Amino acid sequence: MTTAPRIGITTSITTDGSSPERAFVNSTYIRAVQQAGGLPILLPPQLEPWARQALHEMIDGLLLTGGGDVDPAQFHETPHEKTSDVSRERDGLELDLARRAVDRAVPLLAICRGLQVLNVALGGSLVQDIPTETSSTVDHSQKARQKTARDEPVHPVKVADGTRLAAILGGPEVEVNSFHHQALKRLGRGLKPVAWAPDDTVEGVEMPQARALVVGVQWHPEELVDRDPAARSLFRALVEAAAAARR
Ligand SMILES: [Mn+2]
Repeated sequence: MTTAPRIGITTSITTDGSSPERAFVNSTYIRAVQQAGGLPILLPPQLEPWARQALHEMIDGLLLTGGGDVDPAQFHETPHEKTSDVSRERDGLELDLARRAVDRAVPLLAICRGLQVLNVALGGSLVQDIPTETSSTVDHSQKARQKTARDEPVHPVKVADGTRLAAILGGPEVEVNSFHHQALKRLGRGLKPVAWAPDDTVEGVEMPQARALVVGVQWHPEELVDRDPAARSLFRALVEAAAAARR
């Protein structure tokens, strides 16, 4: 049997009423975890509580992936007209897994929606639509520009000196891709913002008081691993922390 650290990867669920209902996740997450030496274990929203618990106890690290918007009811707001692709099942799974990971010192990497889930799980709130709720002129939604590849950086991110994220990324600035129309607003308990886009949108958080690695980024490093050593470092940091924390 392999000794590779077991990395739980959360998946999406269809929300458009299409039949049959499916669980799915972009292949790039699964490849990036394996490239870093982790054994991927997919965690779909269809898991029943007993199975969710059993798999949580089995994993050495957790990757919260990108996807649709978190239900604003989770942070006591009504939905903005641009809020979409909401799944109560997925929110339920991921909010629970994020809290359990923090409570039980399971190393955690949160990407895009995952960062937003982590923030809401810890009592934070979200900007529900950057273009209509802020005066930002930064392009955070490159999929709107159809000729831009998913691995093409579209804005810089400044990373605070002396932080865990800066150590992982290997420098004070990275060029990132961007596929989000929401952003962190009020920060969740214990989360420290450590990276920002030029419009001051939070692009990275960590948790200095956590007993294990807790890092969240608003961009999509899983799309960048073939061209960007900093993106590979994020997955390696998760897998190494998972190996060290193995129960
Ligand atoms: Mn962005």
